[in-house]
Amino acid sequence: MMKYQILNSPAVPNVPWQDKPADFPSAIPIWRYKENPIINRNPIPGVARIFNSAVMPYEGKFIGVFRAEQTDGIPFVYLGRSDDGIHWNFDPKPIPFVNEKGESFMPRYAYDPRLVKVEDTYYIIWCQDFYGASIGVAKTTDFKTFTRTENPFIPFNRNAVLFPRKINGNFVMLSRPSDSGHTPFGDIFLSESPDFVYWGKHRHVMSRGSEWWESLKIGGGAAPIETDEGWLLFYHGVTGTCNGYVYSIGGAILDIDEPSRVKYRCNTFLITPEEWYEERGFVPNVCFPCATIHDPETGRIALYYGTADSYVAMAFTTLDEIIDYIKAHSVVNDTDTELGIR
Ligand code: BMA
Repeated sequence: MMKYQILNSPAVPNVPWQDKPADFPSAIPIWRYKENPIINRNPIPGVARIFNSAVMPYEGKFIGVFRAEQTDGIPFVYLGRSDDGIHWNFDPKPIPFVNEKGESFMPRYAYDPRLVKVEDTYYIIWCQDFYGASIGVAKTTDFKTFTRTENPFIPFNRNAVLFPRKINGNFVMLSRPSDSGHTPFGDIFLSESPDFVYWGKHRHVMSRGSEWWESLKIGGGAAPIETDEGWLLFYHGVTGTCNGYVYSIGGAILDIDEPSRVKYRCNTFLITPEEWYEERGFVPNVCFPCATIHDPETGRIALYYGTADSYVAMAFTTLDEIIDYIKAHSVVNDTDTELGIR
């Protein structure tokens, strides 16, 4: 019997899963896939690394959008398909985005994609050049035609994450206003749109934390999971060290109707770089969550995260364990819990 429920999300009986190892500390609510990383270097010709990528169930199997760093160093979004959510086959070329007239309309580069279904449409959201780093979006209904729509925000911005349903009649997107470089600051904001073109009603959601692991900047991660306790959000939190940034994974629960209000925010990280594929790579010490696959029937959650800007890894938790852990370690302050407008 589950204590909490995942809402408005289809059953995924084949959700990727591995039981918590018997010798794993019982107090820790999330455990890594033993065979990590699931995507290794040089996965296809012309691509050196795949990381920071998003996946979802599709027609009984799985589909995903992958940040692929090409051998010329430029990142683009590639499409991948999988029977089990673990072993992936990638298209040989980047997703061929078109404009609303059907003409080719490729970004100069594209990275950190998220993939979210709202009603009957799949949305891909990524970071791209728009006279500076900003957010690009495209939609598809068949994973054959990918039509870019208006860029939602002016530069600079990163880490846009769409909620999987409209709230109070509007699309809702998290984002992290930033600068043009390796931004040494950053808080999560939220914006609404009635039509996916005009975005407004901007609200502050939460700031970088007072805890050291997330004291430099934070950014949205996986699309929020709707639960009877609120929107469960996995996000990244960054600390600055004398040897560079360290990216960990955190968890928070947002109010269901007013998601700019944080109900619970875990003051400890959920995952921090510890394994070789997290500590060692193109950029060391990065755990960067971008997606979950979750099953409302069992409460199983598979979290997908990029590691060290080199690999894709998975970790597992259950809804009951993660919500109880976040609540038990929650510290929220006034700027978390207020509506977020001044
Ligand atoms: C951020 C983004 C991520 C990357 C991280 C660590 O600014 O570019 O794609 O994983 O830096 O390099």
